[in-house]
Amino acid sequence: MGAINAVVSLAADGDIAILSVNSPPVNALSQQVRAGLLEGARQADADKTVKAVVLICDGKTFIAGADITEFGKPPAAPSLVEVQDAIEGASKPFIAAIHGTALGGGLEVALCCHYRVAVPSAKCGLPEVNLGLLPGAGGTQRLPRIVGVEQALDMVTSGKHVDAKSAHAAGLVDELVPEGALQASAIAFARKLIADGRPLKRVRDLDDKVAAARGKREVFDAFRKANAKKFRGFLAPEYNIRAIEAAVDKPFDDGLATERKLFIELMTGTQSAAQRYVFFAERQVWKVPDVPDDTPTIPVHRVGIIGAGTMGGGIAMNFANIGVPITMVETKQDALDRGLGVVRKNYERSTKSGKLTMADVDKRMQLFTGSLDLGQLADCDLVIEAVFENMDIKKDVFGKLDRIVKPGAILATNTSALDINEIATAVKRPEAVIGMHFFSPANVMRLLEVVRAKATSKPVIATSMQLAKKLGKIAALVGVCPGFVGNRILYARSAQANAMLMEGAMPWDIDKAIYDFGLPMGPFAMSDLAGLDIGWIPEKTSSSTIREVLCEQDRRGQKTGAGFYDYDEQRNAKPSPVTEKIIREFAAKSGAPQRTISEHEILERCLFAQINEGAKILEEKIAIRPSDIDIVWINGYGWPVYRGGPMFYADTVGLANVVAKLEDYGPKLGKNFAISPLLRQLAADGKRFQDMK
Ligand code: T1G
Repeated sequence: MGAINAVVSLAADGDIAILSVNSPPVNALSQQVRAGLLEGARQADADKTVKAVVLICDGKTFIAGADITEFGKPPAAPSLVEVQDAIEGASKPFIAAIHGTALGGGLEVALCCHYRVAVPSAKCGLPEVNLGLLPGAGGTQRLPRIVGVEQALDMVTSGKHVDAKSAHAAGLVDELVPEGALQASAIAFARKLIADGRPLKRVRDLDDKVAAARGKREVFDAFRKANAKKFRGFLAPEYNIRAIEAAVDKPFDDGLATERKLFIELMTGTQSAAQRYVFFAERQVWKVPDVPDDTPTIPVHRVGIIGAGTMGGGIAMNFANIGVPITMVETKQDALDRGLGVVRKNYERSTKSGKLTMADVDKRMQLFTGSLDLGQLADCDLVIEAVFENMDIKKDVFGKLDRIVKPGAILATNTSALDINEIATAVKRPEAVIGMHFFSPANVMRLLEVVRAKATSKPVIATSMQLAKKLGKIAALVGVCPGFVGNRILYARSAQANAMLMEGAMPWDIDKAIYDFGLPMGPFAMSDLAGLDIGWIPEKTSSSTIREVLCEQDRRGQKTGAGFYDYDEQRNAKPSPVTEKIIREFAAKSGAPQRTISEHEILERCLFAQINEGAKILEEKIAIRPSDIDIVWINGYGWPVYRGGPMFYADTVGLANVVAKLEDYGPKLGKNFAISPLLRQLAADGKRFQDMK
């Protein structure tokens, strides 16, 4: 008994052995943990004085999976399967005592124990699909034997963390034990097992739940059909389904072999490499090199929102969702009433899906105070301005806020493109000014661009990033430039898309290429959704762009049933001969030679222009690291996570290839197009964006 190695120890409580893992931060199954568990299990099993073994973890959680940092490296012994076999094949009961999150390989180890107990706050899950993988240590074979095929399909393809109460109801956990008494309760459970002479329950031996689905193809066909849209482009969900099919159709060990084969295919593929990259990128993005974790933050107990429009309302809902009272200010009563009305409607819609009760809706609406008086914001800790995108209007608002709002408060703007350094010139405390660029719908979209202006103080930055986490957002800290990171890269793509319209491509050709690449929609369908008349002034229109001509013909997008596309009653889009005619006339007038542009060229020009703009953003230090740009585009613009983001994608294509292609396209890319020196240098050095320090 005692320490097995640096991270695993074995102790005894009478005839019950306690096998403990202590490997912060999440007790991942590193080589050390595997080696310690294997030796510990063998010792406990061989020790005649031991009647049962409790497997438990120190720290905040039970084993949260395989050690993802070891992926892609040569495998080091012992394997996880050796550990599992030592536990499952033991001559005495092993009881997994679960707290925190038993995930991936952690749950797979627990499924090799003969019994599982958990505290009510614990969660269980097999989230490998979020890493572009499947549970590769028997999870797809053991889970359906306990919870049944339908629930297993749902758990492995969604990656969701199931709470302990539901896990208990599903038979995944044998007993719920009191919070704070996990070890003692697990030992008591073990003693009762022995006293009752209960058998060693090996999950691998269970069959009735999988037998129930044997020969029923329809179970899997229906599941595939129901999730086709959600799984579009992803490999891992389908592979998970096939592994569960093997659990139903094959004897356990054959199913295990199928699982292994499917796992290795995914593990060696680009999709999983991309999704594992994103896993770490989502954790890196919060780290701001010159704003250390211990930077003091400003307590935010009351928030002011200026502007009750779509953005203002959505932003406010985020704060109400975490119980922070909001004062919403508008210039006119009807605009205020309309804004608050939309917020209530949005909440009421959530009662239909059961996400909220009417009591929840009322409770959140009680956090809202509407006013026409900016003076009501004097005592706010944070004020977010969401008024019309006009510099003069914004500076006027900030000037007034500067005179009204208490010292020490944060003055934030939701501008999506304007110069925040310029806005900050309207106040005497520019250190308090920061950009909080939410994405529409702000209560739904996960991304927040936190925009650091020249004078923004570190406590204001630290507070904004911390607040973003509390709001359940993923925030990237970016610098000030037109369009910041997300929109600036969008402009680079739009420039190529619009240019190709002049060369013979049609909106639906370009959208198809982008859609097939994996984005939810292409630039022209997106414009039709947002409305082609954003920023269009009828009095000043002059048929100078395709967009203007479309608006002049009342083709302002989905809302008018026509835009770049024609729309039927169900808003299904179809290519429009009217738009084609307008574009052909424009192209002819531009004198650009017309040609058929391949899907390949469309994609390369759009994506490589984005990559190039991303490199410029890094050169200008507008983004801290390449993976932040990827986080922005994945969470704000629908870039498919299984392609890792524009900068990761560039690395998979090869930067030298990107540069070579951009040089090939040359003048077609536009007279203002220039290849980023950083991109050229990395390509010349044979480096990747991921190699940038
Ligand atoms: N491996 C290595 N490092 C990990 C890790 C893991 N599995 N999980 C977390 N970390 C690091 C993370 O990078 C961060 O580091 C720190 O721990 C805290 O994480 C064979 C193949 C457990 C719910 O997918 O979902 O098992 O940034 O900030 O918000 O079938 O971490 O501080 O340096 O996220 O409290 C399956 C992944 C693996 C779970 C905790 N398991 N982790 O959330 O902390 S594949 C997973 C999480 C597998 C088998 C297969 C979350 C968490 P740093 P954090 P948190």
